[in-house]
Amino acid sequence: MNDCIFCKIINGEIPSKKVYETDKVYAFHDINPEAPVHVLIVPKEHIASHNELSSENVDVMKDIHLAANEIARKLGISESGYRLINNCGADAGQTVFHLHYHLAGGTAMGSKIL
Ligand code: IU
Repeated sequence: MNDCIFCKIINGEIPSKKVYETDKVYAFHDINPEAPVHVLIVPKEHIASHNELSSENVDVMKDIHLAANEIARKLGISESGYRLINNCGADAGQTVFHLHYHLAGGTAMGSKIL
């Protein structure tokens, strides 16, 4: 998608701190981290949000979840724990409309969802 910032990050038009890449998935450090480890995992295919997942494109979720496992291991938070978060839509605070999962950890975040 031409004007999507995450598409530009994926294709290298905008620089990012890459942590993981396959043919289906790209992951990079969040530019404004809210935890000691804060990585964004995105499908290379432009999917605007969780709402746009369908039987046609949902296979990429497997890759995203396996990427999360691999990145957590690589960054040393597999055992201590982490959150994998998707914000879908305005009320959830989604600001970039290219599906992404926040992998956040490296500190104790308590037991609450929010
Ligand atoms: P959200 O779930 O849509 O609210 O999260 C978007 C995230 O993308 C947010 O944490 C930003 O800091 C992050 N981000 C980024 O890492 N690089 C960018 O160029 C832009 C946003 I724009």
